[in-house]
Amino acid sequence: MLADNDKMVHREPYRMADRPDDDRDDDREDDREIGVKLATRPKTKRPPLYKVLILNDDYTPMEFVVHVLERFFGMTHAQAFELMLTVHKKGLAVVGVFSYEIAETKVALVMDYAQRHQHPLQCTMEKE
Ligand code: TYC
Repeated sequence: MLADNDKMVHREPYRMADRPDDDRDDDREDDREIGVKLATRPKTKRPPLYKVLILNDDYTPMEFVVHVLERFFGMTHAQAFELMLTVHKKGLAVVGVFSYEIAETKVALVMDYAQRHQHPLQCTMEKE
């Protein structure tokens, strides 16, 4: 660290090329005087996210719902069982949040799987 009295100091007069810009008086057409934006932020937007929901019904067996949550949403048996009970008690629950394409695929896979097993389980998506 430099002590206060050791600060770098120009001991010679500035030559034109060395002078700080602020001191120049020959720069009236310089860009910086009319506020030109030098850097722009790239205009990127995050893609919208979609909630995937499972709905309760009176007929789909609890174990089937647990299996669906394990199979299509990567839950452990304990996580799946807990979420299934939430749906059973509250009527519905969010099982995951995904990009549009992934959410759409999950819904289609679950609906197809439930239909093939002849259960009325409903799975839907909505924008977050
Ligand atoms: N309510 C169903 C039953 O009592 C169980 C169930 C839970 C069904 C969650 C659907 O999304 C569901 N057998």
